[in-house]
Amino acid sequence: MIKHADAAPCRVVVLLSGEGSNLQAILDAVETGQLPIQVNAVISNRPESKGLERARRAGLRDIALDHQDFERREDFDSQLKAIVEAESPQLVVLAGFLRILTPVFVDHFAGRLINLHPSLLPKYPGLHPHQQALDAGDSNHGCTVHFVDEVLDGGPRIIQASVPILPADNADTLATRVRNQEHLILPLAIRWYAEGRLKMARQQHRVLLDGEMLPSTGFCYKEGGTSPP
Ligand code: NHR
Ligand code: GAR
Repeated sequence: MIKHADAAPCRVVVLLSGEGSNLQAILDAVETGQLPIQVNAVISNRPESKGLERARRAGLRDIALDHQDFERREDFDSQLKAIVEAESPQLVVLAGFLRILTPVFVDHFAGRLINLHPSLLPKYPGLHPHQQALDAGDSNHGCTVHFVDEVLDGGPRIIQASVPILPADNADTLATRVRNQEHLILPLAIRWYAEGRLKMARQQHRVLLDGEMLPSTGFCYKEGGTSPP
């Protein structure tokens, strides 16, 4: 179902750990009227993250919850869950969030929690995917937005974008090329969700877009190709 333009904007909470360039891409899309959402809060597990500064500058609520203040992962996660839940979000977005989340958090937000991962999943889950793609001699690489479940980077995939790996690439040049695509596919996936068009079909481990089951890779995004739905 497509929501009408006058419907209340979708309430979104963004979790990050670092730079926040993906947060910026989301905020820019909101600013230019391409994304019918409101970002209610930005939360980082690293108090010094640049992403929190960006949130503050944009006039958003910024919250630091340092994982180092907690002895157990589950304690951090239940505190994080309480802080996020206080914002009554319809969608929670992991945009460069670097802490593995336990079921305490993930189960609570199942179906309304998405992550952006810099690889063509199921290849290279976890950390340092760019170096892994280079070491494997792959000819292409990319990024994926997926629903989060208890399997790290293993939840149902929503959308992927692919980039070439060039002979002179190192992990930094490759990461930059991938990041440009991240800035396109993350706002697009959020828009689909906000428009009520995206659902996680948990049983089938798949994603429905407009009621149609996407392939296991998710929607294949092509910049400059036919414009996505
Ligand atoms: N949690 C669950 N349950 N499922 C997923 O799919 C998740 C998740 C939490 C984060 C992002 C993920 C990525 O896209 C993400 C997906 C952190 C690590 C990690 O090893 C791995 C994958 C991702 C995020 N983190 C270390 C840890 O001990 C800390 C590393 C650091 O601080 O630099 O948590 O890649
Ligand atoms: C992005 O490249 C994102 O894919 C990656 O961190 C970067 C964050 O950039 N995420 C992970 O590696 C998750 N493990 P940003 O802070 O500028 O948005």
